[in-house]
Amino acid sequence: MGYSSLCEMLNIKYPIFQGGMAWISDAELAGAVSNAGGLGIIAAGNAPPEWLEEQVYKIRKLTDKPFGVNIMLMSPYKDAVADAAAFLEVPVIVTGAGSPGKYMDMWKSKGIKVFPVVPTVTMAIRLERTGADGLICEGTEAGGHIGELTTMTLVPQVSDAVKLPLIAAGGIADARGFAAALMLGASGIQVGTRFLTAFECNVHQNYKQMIIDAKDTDAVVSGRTTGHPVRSIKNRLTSKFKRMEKNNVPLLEMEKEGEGALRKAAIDGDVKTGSVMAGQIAGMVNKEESCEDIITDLMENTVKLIKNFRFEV
Ligand code: TUI
Repeated sequence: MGYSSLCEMLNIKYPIFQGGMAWISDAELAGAVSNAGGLGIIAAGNAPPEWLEEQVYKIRKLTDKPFGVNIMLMSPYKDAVADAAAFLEVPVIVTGAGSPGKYMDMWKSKGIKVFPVVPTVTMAIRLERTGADGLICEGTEAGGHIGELTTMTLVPQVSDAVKLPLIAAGGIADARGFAAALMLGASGIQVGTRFLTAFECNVHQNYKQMIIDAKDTDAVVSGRTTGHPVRSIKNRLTSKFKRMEKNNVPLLEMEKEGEGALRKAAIDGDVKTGSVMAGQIAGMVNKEESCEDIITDLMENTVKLIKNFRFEV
């Protein structure tokens, strides 16, 4: 499926999803992205259903355009949040960190478009059968909780295996990444890290500065040994994780260390001992700008790149 049919399906102008970032993607950020023609996404993260209800109420005041809700399937509130999203009849649901299989019928019966994040071909095939409307192929370049495969290898392999429209995610922050994603077989992209420094993003200023200052190798993975690898910007916390992994510290003890770490960085601004989750492309995100400028830059320059591209034999 091409990008225009995807836009038609979702009733959006541009095939650009804003990544649902826990503790960060609220109604203000998502509303600004949707108003600019992309698909803004509110991230439920570990929040209770009441928080989501409040944010959905807010975004409906900010925009009359479609928006999405990201449901993080490791959340203790996942069932209640899944019910709330169905009750609120949100236009789009994106899921992450697990399989949304058991909620699919409930969401579909409300006419909600469902886009699960898939880290593998196996899961893509399974979710196509369950009735997903599209898939987000998120490579290991992404920030936060990640899979093993790169965007470069995941997108074309999923593209060969399913018919659904695909959104490429992980490592994409500009027109070059957008154009590449289209070549790989995606109909659209999801962008997280670049929106961290948007004016409309309410993440703590220390977090924004950390992204602006980051260089190419600063977004490192912790917790590969725990089975829950997370990519975040190098700091005292990632050094501590590295030490703990080297010393084979028990899994539970490490998970305890990670609990609340994202909130600490994103809300309290403690970017030394908190978790500054971001993707590998953070090195390219060097300024603050509006969501509208980000979307316009992505669209205009991708169209230009493709139009001017010449490759002949
Ligand atoms: O979910 C994400 N990224 C996230 S969630 C998050 S919140 C968090 N906070 C503290 C610790 C850990 C997480 C931060 N970043 N991305 C989508 C994503 N989904 N990446 C990988 C997956 C995934 C992994 C396994 C999706 C499905 C899956 O299925 C396993 C199975 O078979 O159930």
